[in-house]
Amino acid sequence: MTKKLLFVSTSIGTLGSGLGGGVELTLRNIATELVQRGYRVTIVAPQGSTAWGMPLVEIAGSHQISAQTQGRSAPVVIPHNSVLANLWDYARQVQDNYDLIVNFAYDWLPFYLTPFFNCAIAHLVSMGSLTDVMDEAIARVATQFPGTIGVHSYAQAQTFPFASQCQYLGNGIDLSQYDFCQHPSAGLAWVGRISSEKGLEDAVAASQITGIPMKIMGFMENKAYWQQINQDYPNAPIHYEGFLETAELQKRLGECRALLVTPRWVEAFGNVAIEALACGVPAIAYRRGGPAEIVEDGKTGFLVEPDSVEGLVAAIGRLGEIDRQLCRQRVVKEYSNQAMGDRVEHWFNDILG
Ligand code: HBI
Repeated sequence: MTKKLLFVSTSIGTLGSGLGGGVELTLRNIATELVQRGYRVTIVAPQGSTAWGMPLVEIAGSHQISAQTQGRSAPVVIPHNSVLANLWDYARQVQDNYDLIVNFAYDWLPFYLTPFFNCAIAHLVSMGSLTDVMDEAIARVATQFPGTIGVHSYAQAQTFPFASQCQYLGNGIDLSQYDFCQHPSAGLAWVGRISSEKGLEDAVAASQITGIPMKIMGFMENKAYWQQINQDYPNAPIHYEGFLETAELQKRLGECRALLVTPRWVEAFGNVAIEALACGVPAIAYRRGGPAEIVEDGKTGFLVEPDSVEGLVAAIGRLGEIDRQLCRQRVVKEYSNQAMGDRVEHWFNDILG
């Protein structure tokens, strides 16, 4: 019997805009893979979203403010005509048509509403612990509905008091969209939302010290932060290439000798690291959060003392030691859509079991 799934998207932006960060890629890849496995997936998302050809219900309303810009004691904010409230009122109305609802929003409301629903809800938590009110809401669901909290990495789980109740999912990408590049023709790369928790300034400093050009790709979330970096590192050979769709991103990324991954916070996963590895590009990452579980030190890149620019520079000097074929093989084995699909299908069946 065909299982019917309702995917409720993030509330901070439309799917396809890049505002939803890694969640967009995660939602798209899981949905695509499960459709291929015979599931019926319907995506409900803010008006103006794309669902890449899959069934889509668009919901109007005001977007949520980004959770990671709030402080730990930030209260829950629900704006007038909240798209988050409208998304979940829609889910409530249609829940009997589905076997499982999957929540992709890192917001208080869907967790609070979980006990009010008849239909089971699986929560894919996309970031580590950020606010007390979210920790409390997720913990309540983890206790009342064991096994329904999915996370991308063990490091991310460890940021929560209910770490042991989280289901490890990793993440996955569609490898057919990433071309392996054996001989790099460019310098360094940095990919991600241009926002202070991503630590871009350290990568720029490493580019300036080594004199190796660096391509910067990603959504320009914080213009002031970007301008400050350009003032602080006027001689860095960097170039901002904009927010790029996967096809163009992987092309420019694949030409690079290495990707620098410099998170200030506990990155839940680090999609950009597996996108680089898929193209044969080693990742030089701070030993912090999700990327530290992806990169095998000395084999598929290097793990560096967190916040150490000297460490980045030293690792850049050792890139000749890395076999780019092993980088792609790591993704084929652990982080393909198929490998992620196995883990997600197992998770869903445990919940439905
Ligand atoms: N903030 N309030 C809120 N809700 C989200 O779903 C959310 C967010 N900030 C970032 C975000 N999602 C995604 O970009 C990350 O989960 C990847």
